[in-house]
Amino acid sequence: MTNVRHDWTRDEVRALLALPFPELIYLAQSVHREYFDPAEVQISTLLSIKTGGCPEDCGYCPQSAGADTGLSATKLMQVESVLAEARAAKASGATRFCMGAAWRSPKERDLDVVTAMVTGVKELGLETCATLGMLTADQAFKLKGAGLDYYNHNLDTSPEFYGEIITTRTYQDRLDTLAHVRDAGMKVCCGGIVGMGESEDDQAGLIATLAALPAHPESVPINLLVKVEGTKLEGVGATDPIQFVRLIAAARVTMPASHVRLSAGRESMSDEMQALCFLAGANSIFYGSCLLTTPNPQESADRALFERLGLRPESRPQ
Ligand code: SAM
Ligand code: DTB
Ligand code: SF4
Repeated sequence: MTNVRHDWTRDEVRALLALPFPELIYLAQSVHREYFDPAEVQISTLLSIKTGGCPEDCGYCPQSAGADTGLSATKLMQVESVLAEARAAKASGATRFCMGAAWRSPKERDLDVVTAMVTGVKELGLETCATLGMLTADQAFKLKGAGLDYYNHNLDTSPEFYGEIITTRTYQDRLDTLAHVRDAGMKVCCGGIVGMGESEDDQAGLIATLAALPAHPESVPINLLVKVEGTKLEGVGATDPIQFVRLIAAARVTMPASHVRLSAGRESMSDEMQALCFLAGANSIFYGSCLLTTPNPQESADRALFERLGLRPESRPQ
């Protein structure tokens, strides 16, 4: 079994990314098969429980109050409406239900509502995940107590490039939240975004930072930037699809036991590109025609893609 290492350096990740493509894919495939069935893909469903009007200035995000996207802010959803969505997600084959809120961090009053949602979703037999912004240690313990399995909080990019994209919270703030989530005993979902104008060195820096965390995130979402008109990054240049596939492979090789999620951006990818990402070791997706505010492939298109590739949804871990 390939060892799970926590001492990956940026230079080593750069060396992986520089391998001839067939060598890199072979390596990723070999590691993937040691830890997972390569025909299985974990299916998560995403619901925005509180949309827009966010005080943070993340340059990629249509939900930032500073973005001129015409998105209207909503209040936090009612618990019953969230549970209805979770039942529908379960019926369509999802094993994990992820609730996202456009907050800098949750207010105590709101957290009480979210804990009720978490407990209700868990009772349906789904794995629970939430992404609510920064958490204190106390808030993380409350969420864990309510039945939250995973917390999503992304590093987004390398420590050096981070300040070009977000100024209202620091990289260290993010690492602190991740530590609170771990200390509370929850699983971590943490990854980043590709295609924000970062260099290949920044991309290697993101993967190396994730792979050098004291424990690897159980789930590593690799998002391809969804360019939304009115956000600061609307005009950023295109990403080379092959470089994106290389990054998926580097995440697979460096974090062999983690689920690597081919996350936002699938709507703009061909079936062939997605197939390459699965070959490179991606083994999780968001299923459902909407991410938080932007489109994701139609369910029928994903079912057809799975059929074409002979992939099947991973059954819920016991
Ligand atoms: N507000 C919370 C936070 O930022 O921690 C949770 C929700 S936030 C939308 C979750 C993640 O979605 C971000 O960290 C970012 O990686 C990703 N994301 C947001 N907008 C995106 C976009 N336009 N394209 C790709 N990923 C995006
Ligand atoms: C993650 O890494 N990607 C998801 C999830 N975590 C919450 C969010 C993608 C959001 C894409 C932009 C939108 O739909 O607003
Ligand atoms: Fe707010 Fe999260 Fe969007 Fe940043 S990514 S603006 S914190 S919703």
